[in-house]
Amino acid sequence: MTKAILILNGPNLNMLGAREPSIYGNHTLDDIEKACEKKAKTLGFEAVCRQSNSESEIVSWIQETNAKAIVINAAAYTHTSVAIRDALLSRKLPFIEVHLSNVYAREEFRHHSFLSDVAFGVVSGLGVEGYKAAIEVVSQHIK
Ligand code: DHK
Repeated sequence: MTKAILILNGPNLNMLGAREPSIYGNHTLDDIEKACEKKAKTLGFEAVCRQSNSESEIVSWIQETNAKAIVINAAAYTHTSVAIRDALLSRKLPFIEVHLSNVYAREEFRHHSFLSDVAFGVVSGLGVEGYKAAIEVVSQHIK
């Protein structure tokens, strides 16, 4: 059976394409998910993609996943969610935190992450390429 990597996207990322394109680019969520599926496939993995505006739904997906690793853009929940941090810690799965924008070049409240210190790695500011890089690195780790 093909090993899965769970690709999680948080609140407002369903609005990509229309949402602040000067910051988040012109790609839609569908474009990103398709790029992730393609990248994972070339590496012999399956990308299972999920997006939610609900913190509780994201926590449940982390709790229930059969994936071997997680790539997560928790979006605004990155900066607020102890619940998502705790869910990730409870599963002990390697995860990479991704941001489309360079959060360190933005408002100060985006500089703090509840996930970074327990992540396998962090990618910020590389747009869609950041998801692809995260999949590549984490797939090598779980091979
Ligand atoms: C996406 C968001 O929605 C913001 O709340 C984060 C992140 C940054 C991103 O760059 O992908 O602060």
